Amino acid sequence: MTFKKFAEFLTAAMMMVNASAILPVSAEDTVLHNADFESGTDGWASFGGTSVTTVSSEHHEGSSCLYVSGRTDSWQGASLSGESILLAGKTYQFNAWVQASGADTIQLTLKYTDGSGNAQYKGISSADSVKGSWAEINASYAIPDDAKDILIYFQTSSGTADFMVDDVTIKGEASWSTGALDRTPLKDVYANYFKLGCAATPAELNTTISQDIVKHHFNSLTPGNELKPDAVLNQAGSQAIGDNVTPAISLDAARYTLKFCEENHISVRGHVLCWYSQTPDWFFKEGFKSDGAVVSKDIMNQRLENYIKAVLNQVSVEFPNLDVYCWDVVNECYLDDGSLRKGGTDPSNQESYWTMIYGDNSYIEKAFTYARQYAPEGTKLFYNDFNEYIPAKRDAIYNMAADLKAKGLIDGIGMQSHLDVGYPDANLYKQCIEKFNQLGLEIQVTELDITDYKNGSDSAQQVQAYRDIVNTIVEEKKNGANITALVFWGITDGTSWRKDGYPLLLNADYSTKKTYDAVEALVPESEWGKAEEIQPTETETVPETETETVPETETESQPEAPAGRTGDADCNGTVNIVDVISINRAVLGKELLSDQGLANIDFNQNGKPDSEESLSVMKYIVGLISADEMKSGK
Ligand code: 9MR
Repeated sequence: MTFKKFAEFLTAAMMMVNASAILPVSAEDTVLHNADFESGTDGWASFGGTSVTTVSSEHHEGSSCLYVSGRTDSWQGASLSGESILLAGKTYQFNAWVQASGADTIQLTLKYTDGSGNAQYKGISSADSVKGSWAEINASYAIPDDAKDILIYFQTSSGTADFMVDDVTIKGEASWSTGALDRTPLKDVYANYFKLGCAATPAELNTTISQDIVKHHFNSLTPGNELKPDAVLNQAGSQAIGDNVTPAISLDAARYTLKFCEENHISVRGHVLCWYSQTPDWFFKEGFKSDGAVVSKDIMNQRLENYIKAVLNQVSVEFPNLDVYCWDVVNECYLDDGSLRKGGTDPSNQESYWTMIYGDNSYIEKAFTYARQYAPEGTKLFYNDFNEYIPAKRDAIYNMAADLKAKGLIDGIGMQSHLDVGYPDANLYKQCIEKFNQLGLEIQVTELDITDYKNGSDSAQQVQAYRDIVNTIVEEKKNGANITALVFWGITDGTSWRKDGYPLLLNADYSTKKTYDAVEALVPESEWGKAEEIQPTETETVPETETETVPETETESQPEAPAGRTGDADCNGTVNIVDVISINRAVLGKELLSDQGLANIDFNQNGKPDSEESLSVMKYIVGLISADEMKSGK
C-alpha cells in the first residue's frame, strides 16, 4: 500500500473509531496484558520504523512511560503483537493513557489479515491530548471473526510529533489453557540432571500466562533476540563517541526480559556476543557509518574488545542481582562441510564480515579472550552452533574448541538442536554429544525444537522424536556427559520461529502437548527433585572501576533513584543510553530535565544541558572514562 492510500484508509479508519462494536466484557475477565513501562517497553515495539523507548521524564502512574519518536507519518507508532492475547471473534477491553507532545489525537488501531488475505486497519478508540496532561483511551472492541495476524498499535490522527503511552491494559476472556501450571515444574522433573530453559522475546513474555509458565517451569531463560548485536549496538552513539573503535551500546531492548529474570530469580543464558548474523553492517565500517569502508583487522579487534567489555559491564551494573550464568560468546562460524563460514558482506547469503576482516577464524579466540577478561568470575563461556551432529562440522568445532580449551578460554559447547522428525536420528545426535564430551567441556542443548511439517502437531513421529532425542540427552548425562542445560527455543508453537512445524511442548493456547508428556515421562517420578533457588549474585561481580558508581541503594529492596547520581539524567537510579537520549532531547528543547536530573549531568554548571555533557555520559557508559572523569566533563 502506498503512503497516500494508507493515509486515505486511515482517515476512514479514524471515522470508524468509537462507532465499532461496543460490547461489554464480563466482570470475570482476565488481565491479558499489562504494560506499565517501568522496566522496558513491555513487548511494545516500533511500528513503521519509529524509535520506541521508555523515559522517566514523564509518566502516568509509576515513574516512566513509553516514548515514541522518529515519526515521519501519522500512522507510524508503537505496536504490540496480538498473538496469544487477542482472538478472532472475541471482545476485549482496552485501556491506556496517552499524551501528545503538542496537541493531537492519539489513536489505538487494530491491524489484521482478513479471510481474503487482505490487510485491514480499524480504529479501536482514540483520545485528544495536549502536552502536559494524560488522556485516557478506554474501549470495548470485538475482533472480527475472520481476523488473523492480529496487531494493535498507537498512532496519531495527523501530525508526526512524538507521543507517550502509559499503563496499557487489555482485559477479556483468556484464550489460553492454564493446565501447564498444574503440572510438576519441568525444572523439578529434571532437577537432578540439568537446568531447564526456554528462549523468549518480550512479545512472547508479554502475557500473564507466559510469565507464569516461565516462572513455574524454567530456571534458565535466553532472550530470543534482545542481546544480539543488532539489538544492543547504537549507531548514533557510536559515531558520537568519535574514536572509531568504541561502539555505544544499550540494553533498552533486553531490559524488560532481564528485569523479569532478575525479579523472578531465573538464570539467563546470554545470547550472543559475536555472530555473523543480526549484526549491523555499520559495525564493520569506518566511522561506524553505513557507507564507510570496511575497517582493518586491528580496528575490528579493538571494537570487538570494547563491545564485549561494554556489554558484560553494563549487564553487571544494571542488573547486579541477575544470574547470567553463561554467554554464547561466538555463534555459528562453521559450515556443514566443516569449512569456516565464507568471508563476505552479505549475511543473508551466509557470509561473514568476521571471516572477511580477519582472513581466518582467529576472531573466535579473540572474542573468547575478551569475554574471559571482562565476564564476572564464574560466567561460563560457550561456543554455539547448529547441525553439529553432521560429522565434518562436528569435528571442525571439536578441533577449534580443543584449542580454546587448552588455552583456558572456553567452558562449553552449545548444541542448538533445531531438528526435524526426519533428521537427525538419535544415534547421530548421541555421537556428537560423546565426541564433545571427550573435550571435558560442558555441553548445553541451547535451542531445541523438533518440527514435523508433514504430519502436523503432536504426530506420532514428533512425539517419538522428542522421546528419542531427550532420552539420548538424559542417558548421556547418566553416562557422565557434562550436560548442564536443556533449553527449548520458544514457549509455544504459536510463537515459535518455526511455527508451521509445531516444534515445541505447548500448543499455541499454552496447553500441554503429547511432546510435553513424553519429555516429562523420561525421568521416573522417583528421580524428580527440587530445582535450586538462585541466590542473588554478590556485588563483587561488578568490576571494580564501577563499584563507586553503583551505590548500595541500587539493590532490589531499594529501587529508588539515589539523588545526585552522576550522569543519571532521568533519575531512575541507573546510568545508561536512555540518559544520553534524555540529555540530547533536552539540548534540543524536546524534553525538560527535572532539577535533580539537570544537577546530575550539569558538569560545567552552566545551568543547562549541553551536547558535551551527553557525550561524557556516553563515554562513561561504554567504559571509556571513569565516573570522576565524566564529572569533570571529559
Ligand atoms: O528466534 C530468532 C528469531 O526471532 C530471529 O528472527 C532469527 C533471526 O536470525 O533468530 C532466531 O534465533 C536464532 C538464534 O539466535 C541462533 N540460532 C538460530 C535461531 C533461529 O533462527
